[in-house]
This record gives sequence, structure tokens and C-alpha cells, in this order.
Amino acid sequence: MRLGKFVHAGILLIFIALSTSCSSKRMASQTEDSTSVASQTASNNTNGGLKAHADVSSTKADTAGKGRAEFRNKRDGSVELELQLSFPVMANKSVAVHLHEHGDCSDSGKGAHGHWNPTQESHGKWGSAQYHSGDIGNINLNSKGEGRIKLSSNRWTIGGDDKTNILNRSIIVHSGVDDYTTQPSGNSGSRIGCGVITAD
Ligand SMILES: [Cu+2]
Ligand SMILES: [Zn+2]
Repeated sequence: MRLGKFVHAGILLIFIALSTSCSSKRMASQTEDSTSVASQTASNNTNGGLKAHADVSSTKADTAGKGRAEFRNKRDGSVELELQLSFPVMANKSVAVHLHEHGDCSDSGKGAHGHWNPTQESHGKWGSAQYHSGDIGNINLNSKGEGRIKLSSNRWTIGGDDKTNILNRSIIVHSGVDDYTTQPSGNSGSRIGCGVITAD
């Protein structure tokens, strides 16, 4: 009886010792991983963390097109956007793209309301003295009507506080070019594409 207890206790101790050494090895290798990732360039400095996307579809039959926006949380805390658009009828033109306030593409995109502007700034060019957190800007489309951009922002989070959270906003594609000056929306023309941003 006593001996049996000792044996059990011994097995238990061995088990604890084994599992402790396994988990400390795992932690060590995680530390190595994060060090090597951190030393890589900013462009692939992703941590495999939070992601979100929006599938953009056209709001009108005569300007048919589509797009895909992918957001991912970077190790430095910023959020990176990769956006691809294909609007053949807009070939060789530039189109304005913004994040609008509401995650609602109804009524030909009008349900999205105005530019997402949680910091109460003027409309403007991305990175200038004042701009809306949704002022992505103009995207050049090639002869097929295809275009892509990649940008990162510290103004954005995926699921953070209300001032930075991009979830349940809309990405809107316009028929015109953003002049970066006219208030409150850059005189960007009608809304031809819309997609709601949702967490992956
Ligand atoms: Cu817009
Ligand atoms: Zn704006």
C-alpha cells in the first residue's frame, strides 16, 4: 500500500519534470522565432495575429467590378492593408478609395455614410497634416482596370478601441478622383464599389 503510493508519486514527479522541460524548450524556441521575425524587414513583419478582410462588389451594373481588401495586424502594432481592385470600365483611370463610417453597403453604398473620421480632422491626403483615418486616396488602374496598393497605418486596429477599430467599416470605391482638398470628401464622385470589413 505505502510502496504503491511512492510509486505513484514517483511517476507523477517524472511526468511533471518531463512536461516542464518540454514547455520550457517550447518557450525557448518561440523566443528564437520572434527574434528572427523582428529582425526581418518591415514589409513581412507580420505576426500572424489578427486579420480582417472586405470583399468589394459593385454597387451599379454599368460600372461592374470587384475587389478584395486584406488587413493584418503587424508586430509593431500597426495594421497593413493590401487592396486589389478590378474595375474594367475604369481602365487607365484613377479611382478614390476610402474607409467609410458604417459597415453598410445598402442603397448603392450610401448606407456607409461619410468618411470614417474618428479623430475629427479635415479631409486630406494620406500622411499629410490632416486627414481622415479612412482617407486611403487614389489608386491607379491599368489598361485592364486593375490596381493594387499596400499601406500601413498606426491609426488602425483590428478590434481595438472605437477610435481605431476598422471592423464593421466599409471600403468604398468611387468613380472619380479624390482632389484631397474639397471638404468633406474630396469631390470623389459616385460610389461604384463597396465592401464591409469583417474579422477573419
Ligand atoms: Cu469615399
Ligand atoms: Zn476623407
